Amino acid sequence: QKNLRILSAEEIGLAKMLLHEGQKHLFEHWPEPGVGDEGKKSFFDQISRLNSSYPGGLVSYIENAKRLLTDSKAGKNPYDGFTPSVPSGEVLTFADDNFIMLEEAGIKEARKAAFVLVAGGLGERLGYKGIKLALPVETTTGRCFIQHYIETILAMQEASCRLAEGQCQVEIPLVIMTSDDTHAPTLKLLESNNYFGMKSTQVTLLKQEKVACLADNDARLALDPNDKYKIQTKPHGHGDVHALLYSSGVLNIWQRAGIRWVLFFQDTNGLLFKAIPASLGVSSTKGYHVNSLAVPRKAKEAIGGITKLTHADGRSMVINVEYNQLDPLLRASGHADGDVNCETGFSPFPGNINQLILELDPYIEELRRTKGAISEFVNPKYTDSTKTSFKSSTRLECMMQDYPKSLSPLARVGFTVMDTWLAYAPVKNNPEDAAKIPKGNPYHSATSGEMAIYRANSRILKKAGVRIADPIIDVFNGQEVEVWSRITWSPKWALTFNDVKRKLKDECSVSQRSTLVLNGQNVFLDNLSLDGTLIVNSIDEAEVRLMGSVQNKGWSLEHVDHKDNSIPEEIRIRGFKIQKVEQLELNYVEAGNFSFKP
Ligand code: GDU
Repeated sequence: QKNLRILSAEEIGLAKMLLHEGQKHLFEHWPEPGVGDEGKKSFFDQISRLNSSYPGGLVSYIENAKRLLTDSKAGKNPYDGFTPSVPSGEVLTFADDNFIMLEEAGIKEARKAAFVLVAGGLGERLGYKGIKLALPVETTTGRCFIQHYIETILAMQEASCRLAEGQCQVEIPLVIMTSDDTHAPTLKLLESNNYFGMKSTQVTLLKQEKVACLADNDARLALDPNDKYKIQTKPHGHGDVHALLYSSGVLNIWQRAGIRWVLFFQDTNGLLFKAIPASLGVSSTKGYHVNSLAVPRKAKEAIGGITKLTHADGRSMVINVEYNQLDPLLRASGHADGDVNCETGFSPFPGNINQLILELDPYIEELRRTKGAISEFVNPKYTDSTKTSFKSSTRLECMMQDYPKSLSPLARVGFTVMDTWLAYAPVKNNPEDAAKIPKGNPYHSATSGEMAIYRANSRILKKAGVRIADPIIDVFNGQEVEVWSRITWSPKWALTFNDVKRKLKDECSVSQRSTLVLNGQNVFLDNLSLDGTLIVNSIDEAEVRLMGSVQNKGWSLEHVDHKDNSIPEEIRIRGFKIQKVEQLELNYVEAGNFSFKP
């Protein structure tokens, strides 16, 4: 009461709201006015931020928390009454006629797309000190994830515009969701690299705020143990992206600019953009409001399973069921063995890789209704089975893939399954944890992430007719992987399978120990036989044909140990270092037609 006179009208309003919501304890220790007034002011600054960054404000947060904590204490399963079954979706076969048609449709549509990258996570499981977007996708070229994403979006923009009738001056927007943990280094990485060729106005960074921690089952907010005027906060999860897109107003700007599709993706999947053209093609040809990308999933693999849930009351939805919930859900509904592989060697539930394509108009309509709030959950660690107190404070969390949960049953929700080798190779696990993963299951490490790039590029060229040598098996940081020829290309060289085929003029071959780097839009492989390292850099205006036999000592992979601190962390987490012994490097910096033949 006495402190009221030092508060502004807005602060008094917030204080009344907190008292009404059962948060009296936040003020009980407050001293007389004149003592700690600065702390009291900063308390309200924080409360005001927490209030404005959550859809419906702190009142909604506390009410939602009370409800979810009561359900959790009662042991209520969020899937009570729902029976899981295997949904049907689009299953694509790489390089068949349908796939090629969808890729072309997707590239055509790309000029009506906007991309949203969720990159607020610290990646605790990887244990890497920097931001994950700064990690190299592969160490042959050293291009980092954000560079790869931006260059691919720019290449799609150009390719899509080429297909447009009349003038096309599209700039595909990119939103990056950051957090307090990642915002400053992400901005620095972009600024110090000139946004990797994108216009800075094309990129919008939206920072997610943390949410208040909860101290007990009555949803009393937890005070920071080191600061009695501060609420303890923790991340709310990648589901924040919907509320942020809504409140920032970018969705309306996009709608006015004629954008039709919003593509969400995660921080470290170097293969993802190989799957984007075809899946965007699926969205546009099928008219899906929601399209989730999926891959065949090994039972118990740490990715959610796409599941059809049918309720006793007739409701049904196709939704991601997170990996830790799928097994108990199956067991509770008559599948005694839970989440197990079927005769294909995979779980019958496709794995969600958290790449979502939403159609903008119905998305905006839904967000106007929900303000971006999506289904949340709480995961308190109780001190004992009475479930009366927590070991440490908890908070509400949310996931972006839960967006379809609030949609009407009439919404067109689908999914697209693609081969894992083509679409999914995230970098999430540290070397120790990856080495413990049983052989045959994906490691999701920096080692497997890089090897997956070489495997995919090799397999794509092989499918297009290049003679690619078989891979060898090697072990890096305790993980057994296939090592294919180290083939990489810039997104300008090829975005689709048809692009790759157009770049092959005659029979070519690449040996297993070879490295091939293709940087340039008009570089053609014409009767090339490579045994060693060949790097080609060329401007768009040069047309280059590579012919004949190139042979040199090349680049080799040298084993390194992840515990060897003398090697930079982004290298040693892979378990190998590239030894650049000898290479042929060709640079074409002038317009014209060139043939290279040694
Ligand atoms: N992220 C945020 N803010 C957060 C938390 C995470 O932006 O508060 C971002 C991360 O930076 C990352 C993405 O969200 O880009 C995903 O985070 P994780 O890699 O930690 O996600 P998980 O592995 O726990 O799981 C998610 C989905 C799963 C499955 C899997 C596939 O929840 O269903 O699809 O990714 O990679």
